[in-house]
Amino acid sequence: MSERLTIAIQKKGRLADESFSLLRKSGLHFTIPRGGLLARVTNMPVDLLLVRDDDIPSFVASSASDIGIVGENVLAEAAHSATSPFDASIALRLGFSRCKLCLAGLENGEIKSINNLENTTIATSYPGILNHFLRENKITASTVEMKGAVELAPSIGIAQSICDLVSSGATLEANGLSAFATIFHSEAVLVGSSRPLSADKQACLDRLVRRFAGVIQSAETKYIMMNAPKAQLAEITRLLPGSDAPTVIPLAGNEDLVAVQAVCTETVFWETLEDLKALGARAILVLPIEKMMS
Ligand code: PRT
Ligand code: ZN
Repeated sequence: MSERLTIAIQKKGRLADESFSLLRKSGLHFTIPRGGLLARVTNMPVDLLLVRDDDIPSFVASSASDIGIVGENVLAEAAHSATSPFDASIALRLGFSRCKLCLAGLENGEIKSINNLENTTIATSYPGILNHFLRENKITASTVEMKGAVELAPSIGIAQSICDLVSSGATLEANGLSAFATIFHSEAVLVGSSRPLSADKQACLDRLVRRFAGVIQSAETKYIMMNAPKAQLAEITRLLPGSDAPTVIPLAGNEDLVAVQAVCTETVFWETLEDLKALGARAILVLPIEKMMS
């Protein structure tokens, strides 16, 4: 058995660039071969299998790959469609490629809510997730599976409504469709199985998962610095999103002002900076954090 951990990754598509970027930020060195299906990581015992996203859950479930990175929608669809026990589940949420699986009907059509779905036909590329939703909500409707161009189904008369992925909503709008329900929220996830790994592989996986978590956390986390009036310190501390007690440093030759520094683990919005300034904070700097480990 190979002692190199295998990670199945989308070769090309919406997940590919961010998956490669996560691996690189986690310290893995590799080159993507032009036509090849395998990229060897040069500084860790890891191989990357470059495949279509739809194959990733079954690769992990069938031990063709140890772990994989895939959209939660594709993992859930594979799990719902499996005819035998399916050993692939979420090991870590990765926070990118967020989208929703929505039900949508024609803007001027008759289907405006899930209450109108009874005895209608719904077109989708996700029959497993959709049929699960229909069963849970006790709705009797037919589903027709389409591999692509699902949004055309209502206008060409194949179905009265659709169930498709939405991110900005522009595709629905361009096709005269309007979403009336969200049945699934998705993001990229790290998929693993319950199969035991060798001690070396498990150690490598644990190390990678810790690094991935650090990369995800540091993407949101910022270091914030400012000079602030001593009198407003309590209010200013309250405004800092997701931070513990800030570091407060006296400023030479100034009795009223102090330097305040803090790690903010939640997004620092412009509005927060405006509120800090309104409290008298000056020279406010928000700096990215490259790596962190807690
Ligand atoms: O070739 P391969 O099989 O590997 O890739 P693919 O073509 O099947 O998938 P790909 O690369 O298009 O998408 C991979 C994953 O990205 C999906 O499984 C989702 O987890 C995630 N993702 C995030 C999306 C979207 N956003 C998305 N907007 N996948 C598809 N879309 C499509 C959607 O189907 C619709 O056609 O984009 C259109 C809607 O986008 P908006 O922005 O107009 O709403
Ligand atoms: Zn695909």
